[in-house]
Amino acid sequence: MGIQIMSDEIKLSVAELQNRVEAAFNKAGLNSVQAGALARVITAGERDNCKSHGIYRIDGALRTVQAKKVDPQAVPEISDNERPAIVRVNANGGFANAAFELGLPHLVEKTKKNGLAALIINNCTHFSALWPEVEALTDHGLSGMAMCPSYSTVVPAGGTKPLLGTNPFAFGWPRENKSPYVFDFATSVAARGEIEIYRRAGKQLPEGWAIDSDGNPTTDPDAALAGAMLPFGEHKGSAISTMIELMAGIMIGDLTSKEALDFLGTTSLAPNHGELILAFCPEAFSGSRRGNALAAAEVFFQSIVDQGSRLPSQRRYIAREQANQNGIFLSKQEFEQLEKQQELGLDSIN
Ligand code: NDP
Ligand code: PYC
Repeated sequence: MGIQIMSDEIKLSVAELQNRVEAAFNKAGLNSVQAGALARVITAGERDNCKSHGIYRIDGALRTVQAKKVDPQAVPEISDNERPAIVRVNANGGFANAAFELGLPHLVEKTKKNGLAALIINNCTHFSALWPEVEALTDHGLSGMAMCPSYSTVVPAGGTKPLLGTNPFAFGWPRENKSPYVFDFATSVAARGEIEIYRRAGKQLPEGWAIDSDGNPTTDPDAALAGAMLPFGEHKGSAISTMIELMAGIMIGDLTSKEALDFLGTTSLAPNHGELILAFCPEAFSGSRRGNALAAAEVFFQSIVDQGSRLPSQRRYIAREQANQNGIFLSKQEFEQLEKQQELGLDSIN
């Protein structure tokens, strides 16, 4: 499938979109490991209809390069592989995605050997969704969790000042002959990218997402972006977000969301911090206590869907199937912006 121009939408195959996104990053001066890894994750977001982490993120990534807050030529390296169950990758100031791709085979090998293992990524710029990473683990029959701080835009429950990040948390569980069980969410009521999508659409936010800079509840996206977001589930989301600051910030020797914002100096660029990915081998944990853990999990999933409840990621998997079969539809404006980014690289920034 090539490009098809409909009246106000452009249809591209998944491969065509990926090539174009990669070309835009190449043009902006990113080396091939970074351009390729970023194109894969951004295209996956667009393919799965996760617009808050799809092609609209290209502009922010380019701005971050232009501001010299990320190194477009960085080559990630394994900085510690000596421990039996930890692999540490230094992104060397580049984007997280190439560092993840470098560490993944080591993480899989160590998890299969030890039953559990961790991948630590340090010194990375991070703006992407986490589900591609836990899906990369479930592809190997492993369960996994991924988490990272962001920059301070979320108030702790009961507080008034942004301190926490939108700190995403993702979990994946492998399923035989089925798409994996995966959830991935911001620990704020909504991802910041979601607020930006509302702003661009000229729509008001749902109640309860954000406060303005005076601490009053707001449904205005601009006031929310200038103010702060709320953690999901009040003290519960606040506690999970705090855990992420501790484990994927302080514990791995990297920045908290507050430190990341202090370093960056703005919320309009992508932040630099670390990321933690934990992987588990279900058979090693279950031993022979109750037969096959994956089979037991299927009975459990069935009792969820039997109630009419949908599993997380089902919407994404349907969107993925449709995109793989019928292509990805971009608005004319989105397509023109992508063409501009391909042609001009960093000069496409307004
Ligand atoms: P959503 O609230 O859109 O979705 C969260 C999860 O819940 C998804 O797995 C979703 O599956 C699932 N879900 C949604 N509705 C239902 C339902 N009715 N029943 C069952 N499951 C459901 O996510 P967020 O807006 O919080 O986050 C979006 C993305 O932003 C994430 O991918 C996250 O990684 C990313 N992010 C990245 C950050 C970073 O610093 N890099 C910071 C914050 C967020 P489905 O997709 O199928 O709807
Ligand atoms: O959507 O909250 C968000 C976000 C922050 C950094 C990358 N994505």
